Amino acid sequence: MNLEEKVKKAYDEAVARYAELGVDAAKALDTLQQVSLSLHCWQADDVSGFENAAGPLTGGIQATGSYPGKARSIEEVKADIKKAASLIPGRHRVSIHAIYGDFGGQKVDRNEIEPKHFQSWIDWAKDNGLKLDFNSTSFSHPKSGDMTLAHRDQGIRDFWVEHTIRSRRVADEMGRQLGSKACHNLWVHDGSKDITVDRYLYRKNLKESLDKIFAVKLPNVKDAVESKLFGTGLESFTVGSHEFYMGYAVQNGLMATLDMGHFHPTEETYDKISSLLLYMPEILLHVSRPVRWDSDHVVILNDSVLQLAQEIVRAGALSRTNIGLDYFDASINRIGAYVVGSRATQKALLQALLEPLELLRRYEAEEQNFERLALLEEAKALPWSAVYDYFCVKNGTLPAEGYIKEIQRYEKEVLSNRK
Ligand code: RNT
Ligand code: ZN
Repeated sequence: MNLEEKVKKAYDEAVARYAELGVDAAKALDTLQQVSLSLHCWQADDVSGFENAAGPLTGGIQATGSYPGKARSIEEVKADIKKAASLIPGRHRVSIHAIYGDFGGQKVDRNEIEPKHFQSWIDWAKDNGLKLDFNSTSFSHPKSGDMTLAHRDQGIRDFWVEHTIRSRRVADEMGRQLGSKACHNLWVHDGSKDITVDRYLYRKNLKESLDKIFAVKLPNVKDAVESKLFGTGLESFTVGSHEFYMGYAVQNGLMATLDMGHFHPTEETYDKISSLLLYMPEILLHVSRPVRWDSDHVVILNDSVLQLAQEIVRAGALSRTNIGLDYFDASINRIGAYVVGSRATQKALLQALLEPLELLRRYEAEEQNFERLALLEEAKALPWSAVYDYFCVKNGTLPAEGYIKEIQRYEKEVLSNRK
């Protein structure tokens, strides 16, 4: 039996086993096929970007490690993402930060970016059957000390308001040309290292800046605002806290972005979904893996990711949830990081889609709580991985650990030449 036949045989057995629990595994796969992940361009180069005279990464975020092979140009980022995408079953999106514009060696300041600087990304996406999302970039810039949109100085605030309005226009153009609304994510690091006595003032400033930024509705954009608990060097105060953006998003019909690293370490992101979706049209996720802090480790199939996926599926919220990845590990092969994190997210979604939900719900409704707990336990060991392997084969990608060799080959042939 060749590999494909083996995978098919295991899949057929899995389908039969799931059917015993009233689960249609083929239908679960059809649903998974419709779910696009948004691959974050910044894993390819440790959030450096390609501005002329780019400085160090600031804004309280950090990419640690110095594994060789980091992408040094837009072309290399594109090649790396294409390679990664070929090892991730399904059709996906790519999320671009404003510092990844194609500036042709010119100095284009943040308040000067235009859709034309991202046209080559749009063309590339078109050629490769990808859709795009966008992010304004307020970190790593001489005008972004501890504050940007919330700064005391009107001039600094105006600069970042202009940048963010322009970023939304870029997103709109991406959405228009690619025929799929682009998510625009707004995250600013604004905060302070130590005790702050004027919190109200900074939050009022941020709110006023946002009002200017969102004054114009753009037809091809889905706007999201991302909160955070703290940043490195900005530990005592974050202007854009969860309450701040939740209020703003609800009041203005925007999406909240839930980054899994942006809450207290024992606070689980999944439990926020059913509350937020009662008050806002859609949400954006930043799937990540915080290890002791907002460390942005590569996503793995852990309880947090599984619970997140289960909650989305149980709430019937797949069509209202935009799933972006957000991590940047510079200590391992960066293409491998994309593939591991993306596949882990898909595996979580698939497990959630294969859950014997009808039976679980019946137990719950009838207060059969032992039965509910037991079935949840048993469901963990159901043959979902056979279904995922089949999903890979069906999509023309390598099942199971087969991609390791492929990434090793890419490292040898392509990455090792980047000195
Ligand atoms: C930072 C936020 C933000 C960034 C990216 C690069 O804590 O998570 O989403 O990671 O915009
Ligand atoms: Zn994030």
